[in-house]
Amino acid sequence: MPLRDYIEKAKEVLDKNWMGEYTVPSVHLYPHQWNWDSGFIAIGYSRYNMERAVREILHLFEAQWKNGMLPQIVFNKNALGRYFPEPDFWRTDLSPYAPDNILTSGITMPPIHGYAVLKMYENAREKDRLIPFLKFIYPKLIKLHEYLYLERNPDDNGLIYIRHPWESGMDNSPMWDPVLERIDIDKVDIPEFERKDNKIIDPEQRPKDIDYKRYIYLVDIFRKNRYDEKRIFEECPFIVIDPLFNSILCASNEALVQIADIIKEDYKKPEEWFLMTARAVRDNLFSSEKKIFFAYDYVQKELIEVETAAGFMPLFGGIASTQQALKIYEHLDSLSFCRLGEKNCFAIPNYDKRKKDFSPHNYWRGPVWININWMLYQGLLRYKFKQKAEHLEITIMELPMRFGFYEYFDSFTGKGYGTKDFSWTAALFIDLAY
Ligand code: 2M8
Repeated sequence: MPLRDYIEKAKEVLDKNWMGEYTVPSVHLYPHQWNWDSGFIAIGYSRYNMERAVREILHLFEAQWKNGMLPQIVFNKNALGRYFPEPDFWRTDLSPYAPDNILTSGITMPPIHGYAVLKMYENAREKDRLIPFLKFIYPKLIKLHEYLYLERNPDDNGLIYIRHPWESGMDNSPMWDPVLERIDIDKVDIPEFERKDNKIIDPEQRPKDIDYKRYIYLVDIFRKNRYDEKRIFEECPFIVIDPLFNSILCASNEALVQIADIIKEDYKKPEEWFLMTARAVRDNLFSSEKKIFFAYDYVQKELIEVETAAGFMPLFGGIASTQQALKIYEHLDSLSFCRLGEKNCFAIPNYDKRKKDFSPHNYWRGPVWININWMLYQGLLRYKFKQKAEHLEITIMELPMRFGFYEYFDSFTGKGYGTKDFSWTAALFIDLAY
């Protein structure tokens, strides 16, 4: 089948998931609007339908909290009852900052939006027509980053923390195991709840019940504290500095500097934020011996030495020094992840393949994800690892073409897992195919 037919198929996936004002990740599994998904989706749309790209971002930012937080989920009032947890569980109405008349969750996600908006501008054929949008959205993007630097930056050094695995986007990554295992589910009170995800998708491909108990325990802490960041920070056992989140933040800070330049705004703030976070990540999260960046457990005050694809993401954020980039390249291009010329491997799996608990089919514990590989591709290009970047580009396009627009893929066979017709797989495929 010619490439243009696959592009048409990808567009059909996005049409199916388009709700009139925004796009759901998947009609069955995720029937609401998701924070970072919309960033990736807007990048895809901007290749062929700028109006939708703009509406996607505008709808998400309508739900921005009064303190600047951009919520992980904006709920579709017509689809309530199909996902867990939904507003009745989050109770964000207890927070003075939640938006009026819009239902959201009470956590955030990796702030890809500054980067996505700049990509939209770069892809625009009539750039002038996008200027009013840039002017409108720029202060909102600044407000989001301001929230992170004011409320999530406890040492004032630019290392931003997340307070729930869902905020990382890599929910059940093995990176979070050591932190979550400290929550003794037999000793703490966990509210009653019923999962919906594992009735729709094979439970073998989803997080375990014990993971969900801990996720829900954390949400309960948030709502009991009425989403007050200071009180949550004191009580929450999951306070973690994630290299993925901080790298994406850096990429967006850099994009905000460029957007400011285009619309003739002052760019001092994002420039300072970029330098501060980049330096802090370089100096504190890198292991020269293990050739990767690690997450940091702020409660235990130690690095979490678990090798996942998040540890390569400082390439995407423009954070890694040349020395660090060369080291992490060796690791990324090894049998632990996927080596150039290696047989039976597609792109970069989310976890070191040689670890005992690596799983080729379980969610964020091993499979290949298109958004992560798309960001790694951008990072490899940036650091001039051209051959590897091209290889990644080819393999991540091959996956949906051969196996369908799935949510994630088997790192050895390429088989698709999770939900079918997944929006960011389609959107980023379109971006690469154009
Ligand atoms: C997955 O996460 C949600 C919770 O946010 C879930 O499992 O219910 C993750 O893959 C996340 O990164 C993604 O944004 C979301 C929607 O696609 O699904």
